[in-house]
Amino acid sequence: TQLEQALRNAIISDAIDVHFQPIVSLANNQVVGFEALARWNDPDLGFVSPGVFVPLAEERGFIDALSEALLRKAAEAALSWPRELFLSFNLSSAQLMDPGTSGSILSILGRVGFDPHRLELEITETAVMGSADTAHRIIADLRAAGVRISLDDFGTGQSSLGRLRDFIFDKIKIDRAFVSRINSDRASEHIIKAILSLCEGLELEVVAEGIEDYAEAVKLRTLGCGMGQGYHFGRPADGIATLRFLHENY
Ligand code: G
Ligand code: G
Ligand code: MN
Ligand code: NA
Repeated sequence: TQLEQALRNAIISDAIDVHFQPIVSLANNQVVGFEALARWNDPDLGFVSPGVFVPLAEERGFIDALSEALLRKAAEAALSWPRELFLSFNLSSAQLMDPGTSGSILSILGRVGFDPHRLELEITETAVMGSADTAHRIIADLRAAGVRISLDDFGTGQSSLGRLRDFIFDKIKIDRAFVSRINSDRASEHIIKAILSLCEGLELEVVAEGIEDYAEAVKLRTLGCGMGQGYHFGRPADGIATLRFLHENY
């Protein structure tokens, strides 16, 4: 298809960019890290969402090439940040079925000179279920090297609670479906309280995603949520704007 061909060309010509969205400590609003988000603005097709081209890349076998280029760019950018903030990077389910993934990630970090302790990888529960043994081995290898693992979109998957028994995660990202309703829907507030209590017991860090206004930030801080992310703190921005943001915020 036209889209597939354009994606292939974009990967070959290194035209897919990486943007960064701040993650803050809710206690003091300080930036603690950034999530890297792939951005593709094609001259002919215009802006194509990663929600579209990431699954296409997985399906067509381009995901390794794409993800390697993005991780390299993201880690290089993070090396220019004025503080040693963490970098959070999304892994797709196909990558957790490929035993070569851990070696490839660690070798990119080595080449770029990026400390694995500063990297977090976001994965979804569906991805871990895909090929459980391979996924567990990849995660164990990465964690042994110091990389931290976040469970993305928490609360929307199939067997959320059971997954936590494996102790393969360092952090939980509460899906914005709950966060966006925290001040309007009592059920969402109770669910978030339950997630926070669960994470405290299991010694997991927590990020609330999709915080869009001050009232949501205050509510989550009051409930004891450690970190937040969302348009209220900053939209995803390119590397230059991210550097400017960091210099303006210290
Ligand atoms: O930023 P946005 O809402 O457009 O992202 C849409 C989806 O694409 C999200 O689920 C996000 O996790 C995913 N995504 C963004 N960048 C990457 C990436 O570099 N790799 C993978 N695997 N997924 C990404
Ligand atoms: O699946 P994942 O959680 O990785 O997706 C992250 C996506 O959520 C990013 O593509 C980003 O553009 C989007 N996003 C980040 N903050 C907000 C927000 O406050 N509101 C909304 N609606 N989307 C957000
Ligand atoms: Mn994510
Ligand atoms: Na998410």
